[in-house]
Amino acid sequence: MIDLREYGLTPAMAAQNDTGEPARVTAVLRERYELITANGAAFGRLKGGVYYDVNPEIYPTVGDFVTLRENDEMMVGDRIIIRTLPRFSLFVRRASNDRARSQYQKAVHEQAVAANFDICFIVTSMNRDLNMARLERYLSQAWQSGAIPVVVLTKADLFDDFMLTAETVKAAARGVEVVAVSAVTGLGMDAVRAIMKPGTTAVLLGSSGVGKSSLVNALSDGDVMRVNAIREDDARGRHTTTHRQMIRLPWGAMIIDTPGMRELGMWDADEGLDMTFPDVEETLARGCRFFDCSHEREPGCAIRAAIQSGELTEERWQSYINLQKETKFAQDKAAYLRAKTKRFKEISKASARRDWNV
Ligand SMILES: Nc1nc2c(ncn2[C@@H]2O[C@H](COP(=O)(O)OP(=O)(O)OP(=O)(O)O)[C@@H](O)[C@H]2O)c(=O)[nH]1
Ligand SMILES: [Mg+2]
Repeated sequence: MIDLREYGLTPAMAAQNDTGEPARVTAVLRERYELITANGAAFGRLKGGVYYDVNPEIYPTVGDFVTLRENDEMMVGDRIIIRTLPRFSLFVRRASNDRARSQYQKAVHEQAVAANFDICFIVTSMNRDLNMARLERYLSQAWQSGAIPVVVLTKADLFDDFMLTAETVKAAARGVEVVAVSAVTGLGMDAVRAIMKPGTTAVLLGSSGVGKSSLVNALSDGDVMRVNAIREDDARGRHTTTHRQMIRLPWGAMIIDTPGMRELGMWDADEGLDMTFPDVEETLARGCRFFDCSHEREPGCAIRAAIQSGELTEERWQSYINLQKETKFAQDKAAYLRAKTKRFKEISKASARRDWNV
């Protein structure tokens, strides 16, 4: 028997599972779901009447906890998934065109990238893939997902000045941990391991070819993901990983590898914004003379003053504006942080005590 706590199931999630047997989705195939159940790996299919109904269940994605119908056909063949349990974090790619919107259910299904991860690794190489404005967007999206973002700078063995790059990124990504790694020399692997506590889940996000799968392999006992050579000179990747896959690492943390995306669609990055730009938020909070200040040329403008004194750079202000344009910027940050603290407390309690059953 497998203890699903080792796959991240917490007492609170188990309590949601009123009927049936819990399982976790490790990969989504075309119509089938690869699962880990108390009895080991299995395949599952969605129960028709529940998932395609007027008021359908949310389609599972990688990392989702689901409920299986009990005793179906003595477990011969595919298991039947009857419910998707509530998620504590989710990465969704925004519906980018009208076609996707008109096929709403399909869009919802396809754009839920991963669910129930505690850490979001934003992976970027230090070559031409490194782009500060984009990194800020990724960070904002990561906060929005409900997870804690961490920036991973890959291929440190190829860059003599990786320490300097890491410092620059740290300065831009305030309050976010930044680690430089090399899958070749093993540099930074201990730092990554320390971030990924047993029972927690991390998702890897980043462009194709930055080394996400290589990182998974370096953290695993053997090669679990396929890796292909890329041309470093033009930083072009080859889209080696073709589907999202959750893997359990030797010390009991889970990692979700994803296929690289050239540029992530702009996700719903509302509340993530002020977590990524605490300096801008602080300046704004000081207040301008005019309450409707456009921060352009009005006298007594806090933003302009901060830029003039060098406290804030024009560039950073512009990134903030650009991101704000793309988002609605609202929502309840306090609630977000409360939920986060609760989740971490729960995980540590669950691993300290083993007096509950799933
Ligand atoms: N020198 C060096 N090369 C690396 C490192 N990590 C990955 N690579 C190389 O980078 C290339 C791409 O690595 P992958 O791990 O396949 O990249 P990926 O992010 O998984 O790419 P997709 O699956 O397409 O999204 C391969 O040639 C790797 O050998 C590293 O730390 N150092
Ligand atoms: Mg890959």
